[in-house]
Amino acid sequence: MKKKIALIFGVTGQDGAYLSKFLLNKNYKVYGVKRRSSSINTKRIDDIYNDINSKSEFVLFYGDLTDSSSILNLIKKTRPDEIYNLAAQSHVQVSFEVPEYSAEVNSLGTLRILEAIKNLNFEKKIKFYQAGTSEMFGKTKEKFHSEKTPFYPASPYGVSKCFAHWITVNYREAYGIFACNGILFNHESPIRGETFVTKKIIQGLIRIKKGYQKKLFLGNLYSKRDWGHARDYVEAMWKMLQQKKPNDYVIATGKTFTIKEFINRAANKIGFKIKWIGDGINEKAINVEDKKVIIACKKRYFRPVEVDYLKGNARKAKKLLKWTPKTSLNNLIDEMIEHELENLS
Ligand code: NAP
Ligand code: F7E
Repeated sequence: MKKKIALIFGVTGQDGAYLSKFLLNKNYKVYGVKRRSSSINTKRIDDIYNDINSKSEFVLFYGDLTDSSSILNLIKKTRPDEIYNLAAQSHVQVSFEVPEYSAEVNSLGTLRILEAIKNLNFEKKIKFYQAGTSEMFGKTKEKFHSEKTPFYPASPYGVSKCFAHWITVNYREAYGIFACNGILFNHESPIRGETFVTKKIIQGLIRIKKGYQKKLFLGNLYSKRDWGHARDYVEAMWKMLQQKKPNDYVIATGKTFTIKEFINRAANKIGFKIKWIGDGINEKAINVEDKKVIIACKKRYFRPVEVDYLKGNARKAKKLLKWTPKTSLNNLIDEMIEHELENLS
């Protein structure tokens, strides 16, 4: 049987790495698109990357979502069965600082891929996955977010992803492209980017424990997030493209925790006994053993607008995709700690 071909934009990111490995295990030929950077950005996929061997099942190309010609040429050259658009300026806080670039990549980048599929007359050949996000729900009033919950994005990132969501729906309806939106809630892993809060907390606490760092500075400790494992979530992306009809799906665990609860669990597992004192920007965590402050808040880590609460209802994915999350928050934290300790040693 002919091997399926997948083309992944954003292959060097957390999800790109997990998805590549998942698809290679399913016997796909995987083409990944990486952007040029001044230092090497392939560390998450180095274990599967073999550029020299032309027969490799995993091949990387340069390309960029801000560059239509690279997108068109790559789709034409690789003729994929499935395209996964995971590429994005994905940091919510950074999107307040580079709003135009965030929209350029996240919104117009998605449109550029869809246009390329259309212009190459691949509407009936290629299935398309768009990496949507719970940030599109933003400040919506509902407390259990499903595909029917109205969007109310609260950052340039969230707004840019709403454009990407609707343009994906639009190209599906206008041109019959098999295009799906995954509306994924936060998903983490040992290879999560270092400036996202879960990785920052675990890396920071371990470094403090081992004496490499004195303090960890954070922002809002009271927002609530629905955290799953990236490994489980990339399976859902693939399942969406294996259905008879294209559709949009919420992917989440259905459980939500504050940042403070995450810290308490992680600190406990790392071997800290901590005590919280103060409130607001002055709230701090003290290491009970030596009475030193190990966590404090800093204004720069608070956002101009916060998404206070996210909890996803993935009932549709459970029913139609037969997908459920496999990893609990405790197991996720354990895995992240183990990886961090290995890295440090
Ligand atoms: P990530 O680790 O930040 O990876 C983003 C990827 O996009 C990286 O490969 C990055 O390249 C690439 N990229 C950035 N700008 C680009 C450009 N102009 N052209 C081409 N590639 C570009 O993000 P992730 O956590 O894997 O998330 C994957 C996707 O899911 C993103 O679209 C994100 O917005 C979305 N999402 C993530 C979550 C989550 O909780 N992780 C939840 C919902 C949705 P470099 O490696 O060179 O930076
Ligand atoms: O923040 C609070 C922060 O940056 C989580 C992206 O993958 O998931 C991610 O976006 C919460 C927020 O993730 C710090 O204010 C406190 O309430 O880890 P985060 P995010 O903003 O939820 C969604 C679904 C995506 O789509 C995005 O691409 O933690 N927080 N103190 C902090 N956050 C950070 N980053 N750093 C802090 O020091």
